[in-house]
Amino acid sequence: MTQLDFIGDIHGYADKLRQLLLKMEYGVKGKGYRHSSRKVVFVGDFIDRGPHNPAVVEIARAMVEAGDAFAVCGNHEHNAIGFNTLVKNGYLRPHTVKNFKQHSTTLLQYHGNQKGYDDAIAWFKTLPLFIEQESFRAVHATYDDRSIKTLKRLTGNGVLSDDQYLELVNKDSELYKAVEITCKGKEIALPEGQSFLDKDGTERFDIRLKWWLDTQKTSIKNLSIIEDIEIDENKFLQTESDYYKEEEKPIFFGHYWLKGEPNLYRNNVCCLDYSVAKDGYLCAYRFNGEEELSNDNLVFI
Ligand SMILES: [Mn+2]
Repeated sequence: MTQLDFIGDIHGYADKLRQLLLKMEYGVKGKGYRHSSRKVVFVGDFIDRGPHNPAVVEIARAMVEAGDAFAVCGNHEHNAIGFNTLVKNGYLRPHTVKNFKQHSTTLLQYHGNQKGYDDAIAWFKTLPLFIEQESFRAVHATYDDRSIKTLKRLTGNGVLSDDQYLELVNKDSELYKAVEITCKGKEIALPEGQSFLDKDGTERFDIRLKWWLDTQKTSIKNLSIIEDIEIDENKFLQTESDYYKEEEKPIFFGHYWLKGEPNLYRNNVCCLDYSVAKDGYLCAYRFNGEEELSNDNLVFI
């Protein structure tokens, strides 16, 4: 089996990406990088926020096209596609101030290079929402069995067709829900009448779920990815939700803006987003096919 290096959210930090690849003994090859015996799996979010978005896309794309890497689509790539997809009443991702701001560094850095931007969007559309192999799985945000089954049934390999992007205007559709959960994360409603205030003081009625924990056995406070919420330690959800079991194959993902030193959630649950765009780390996991992951295989800069 090929040995794989999973790389977390990059968000336009091309220098960090180059440093990380060199640290893992990849060498420059054309516009990308190559290792004699290993390949990269990018878990998505190449763009937005950082200083060198086009360079990150160029490196990742060159590696994927040369067969030196695989990649899944992150929510930022998915949003960029929507930003450029015309539907009946405007764009699939509306051109609001908030959405412009989220995508603004990427737009500005492609200024004067419309073709490069269009090519990047076209490349994002070739990326699958999940990768599943015998020894591992990879998604951007959540591996939810029901959503992945839906994506497999509707798309086969997890790549949406042009028609399927147009179908995403229907927010009640099975496809829309499966895409949202997979690349933006699984949220779950708090019991009726309950809420908490987030750091910005906004009242929240849902939590971002640690989807690898048993909701029946874990308190709401411990199920929330954002850990400093004001909610009773002893409250449990009444609704049942499937979760990623301890005995399943290793799952790699990004998305969650984790803080501090990279650390596995569990020996089959590996989040690689350590907030490089907020003075954190760009993080990789060097995978050799082991069933139980180890913190010793995390590399970050
Ligand atoms: Mn991200």
